[in-house]
Amino acid sequence: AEANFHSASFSEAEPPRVLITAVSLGGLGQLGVGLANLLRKRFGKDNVILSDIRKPPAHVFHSGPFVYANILDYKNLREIVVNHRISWLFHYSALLSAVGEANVSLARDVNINGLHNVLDVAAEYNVRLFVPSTIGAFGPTSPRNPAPDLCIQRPRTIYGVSKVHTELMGEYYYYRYGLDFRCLRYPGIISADSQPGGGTTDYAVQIFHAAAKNGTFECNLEASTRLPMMYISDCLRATLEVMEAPEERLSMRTYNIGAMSFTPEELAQELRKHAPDFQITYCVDPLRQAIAESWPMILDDSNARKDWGWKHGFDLPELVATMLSFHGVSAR
Ligand code: AKB
Repeated sequence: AEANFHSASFSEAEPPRVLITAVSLGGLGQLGVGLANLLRKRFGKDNVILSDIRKPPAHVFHSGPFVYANILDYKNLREIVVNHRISWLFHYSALLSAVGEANVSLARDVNINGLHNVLDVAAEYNVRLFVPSTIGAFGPTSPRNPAPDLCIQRPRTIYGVSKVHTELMGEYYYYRYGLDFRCLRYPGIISADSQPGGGTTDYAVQIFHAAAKNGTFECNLEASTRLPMMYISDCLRATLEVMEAPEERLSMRTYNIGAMSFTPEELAQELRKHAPDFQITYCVDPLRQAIAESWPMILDDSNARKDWGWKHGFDLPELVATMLSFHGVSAR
């Protein structure tokens, strides 16, 4: 009876009841608010609950349901899942690659202990769980051009180690307890209205702010550092698509997703097509450079394309035109 009570399922026609979790990054970070907006359009405003331990800005608070959730507090998480009849959970809290190296014990706590709570709650209450992974889950001994879904993964950042742990634990819970765990390895995500925090790919977001503001940018990666990147709307759409994919279409539980790959110099060249006077200079951060060089240059996402029809919409030219128009620079 106990098990039946916990796994009370909802009819197929009913929209999912969604929770987007966060500690201090994530829900209110680069991706959580955008994901909430997309899911609210699809499932209705009141069915998507955004959470954090921070006080949300007014526009976020008034855009739909918001609750205090601390993923390090198991009881708090359980209460939310029960009280709000949560059936889908998106777990976005994580310290990213560069900031994780500056604070290893916090990264370990949030990225690993927090994940354990989320996995246990999701398994106990029969919740479909999405946790993002990343290009950071690969390492210097992984194939880099391209990196396939299944290959050697020996990352050398706490962020990467915690994301390999996420992939393996999620898959373990799937096979052991039947948890409906779904995971995508995100490239660097580029967005105009929200800032990333402490990543290695952040330069590709900051460059647009700088280009619009003063026409120059000092890049902390070398000119020729090639990394996989994706525009935020593609990333959020992929996330929704994999969560909606029928179970039988998923031959795996963790998929690479790709869109484009470029170097800082190539990005600057594309920017100059719209802002001919734009200047880029280089002041390399050795930590970020070493991390970037251990990551794939290109992701092989053929399984996502074959299994559930993944297709990106934005290549480099559309990305640059869209980002510049957000920043008030009209595309040429
Ligand atoms: C980072 O740079 O740490 C993140 C990522 C690629 O996961 N943006």
